Amino acid sequence: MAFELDGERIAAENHGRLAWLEEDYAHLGRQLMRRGVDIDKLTERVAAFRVSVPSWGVGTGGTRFARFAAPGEPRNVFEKIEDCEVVFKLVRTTPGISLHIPWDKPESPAELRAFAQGRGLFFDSMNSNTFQDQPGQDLSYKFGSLSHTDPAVRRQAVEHNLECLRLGVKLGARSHTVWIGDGGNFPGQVHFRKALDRYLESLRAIYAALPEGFRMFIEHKLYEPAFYSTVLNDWGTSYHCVRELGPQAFSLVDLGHHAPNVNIEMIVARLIQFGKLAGFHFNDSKYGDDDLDAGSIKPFQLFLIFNELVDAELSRVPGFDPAYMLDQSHNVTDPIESLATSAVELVRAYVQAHLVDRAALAAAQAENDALLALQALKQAFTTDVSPILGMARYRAGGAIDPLATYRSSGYRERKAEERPAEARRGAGIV
Ligand code: RM4
Ligand code: MN
Ligand code: MN
Repeated sequence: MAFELDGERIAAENHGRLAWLEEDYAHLGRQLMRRGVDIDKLTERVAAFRVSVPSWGVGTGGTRFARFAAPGEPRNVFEKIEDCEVVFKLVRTTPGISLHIPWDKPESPAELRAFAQGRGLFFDSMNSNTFQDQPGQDLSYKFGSLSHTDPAVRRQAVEHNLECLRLGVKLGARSHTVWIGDGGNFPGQVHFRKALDRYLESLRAIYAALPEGFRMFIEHKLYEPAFYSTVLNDWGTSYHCVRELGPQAFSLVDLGHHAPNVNIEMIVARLIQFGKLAGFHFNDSKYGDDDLDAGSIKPFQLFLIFNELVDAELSRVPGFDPAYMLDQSHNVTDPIESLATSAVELVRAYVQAHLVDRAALAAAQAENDALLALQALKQAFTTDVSPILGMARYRAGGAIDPLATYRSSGYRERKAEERPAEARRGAGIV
């Protein structure tokens, strides 16, 4: 029997922390009362918050220089799901899993679906991969996939996406995410307009095959692996494409896919306003697509993004239904710890955004009082909402202190014994 993090361990750890949590929660509750905020209502909102974890995030990541494998890594999709379940047990906000095909391609989709369901988990978004060549593949993606100059390569890439859709239906997924590596490394290499036309034509073929109830997400990225130009380079181009495609197509925002200092919260507001925000690949970055843990570098930016999201939620923008997903690469940390911590940081930003005094903010905006407007945001951002997060986890059966609980369980050490490295093959972890 594989070792599992059990509820008793979580309960025992919580036991020693509950008294102080209750004290802190009561104190914060009194503080918030002065601001006219009911802490329990906020805690209830947290209970409904969901963010999906990426199957590709539970293995150790790597850079183009090296990958330092850690002991106890998952060796196949079932073990990846076991690790996702640990994150879910600790924080309770992450029952959804995004899958990457063919990395996670199961022999039996029914078996995989049942395996996840038995753990209270489900599959959220399917992600296609036409940025790598797979063993035995007919044609190469070296010079592109959905936008390739050769129609045969485009057909192969479209067919791979259709395969993801068929698999997604069997797995009970509800969206399909397309990110391509297509682009150019040198000026002149790619004809910008022609490449976008070819890309759109391929997208149309995928969109036409979208199963009932499925949404299609396209993910723009400024650079990498193409270093001079990419075919879907920014949100404006993405917006154009999803409008061309139809009502089930949306623009996905990966926080690491923009130029440094770009105002991402404003991009989010625009996509909300235009009814085309798919949702997010949350992560954080200093320079490029660093795929660091959400909230680790620019927590204020994360808060400002959630400020837009909560504003849309509270003002009931029609059709507003973003999918929240993590997309991170863990090079120097235990992936379970990073994913759990990131999930917590998202909830933190969400709760803080709910603390914004929207009437005060609106009044300051109407009066052109820049300082008071900023203060309305800063007051919310600087409130330590940890007791709310801890209480929400506790009430949902999760860990008051996810990190300490995980470490004390010895999960990773046990997995290092159960999952010997030499047996790790074909795990699809890059
Ligand atoms: C890309 C992009 C995609 C992800 C791949 C692995 O940069 O963020 O979402 O699937 O990386
Ligand atoms: Mn991404
Ligand atoms: Mn990325």
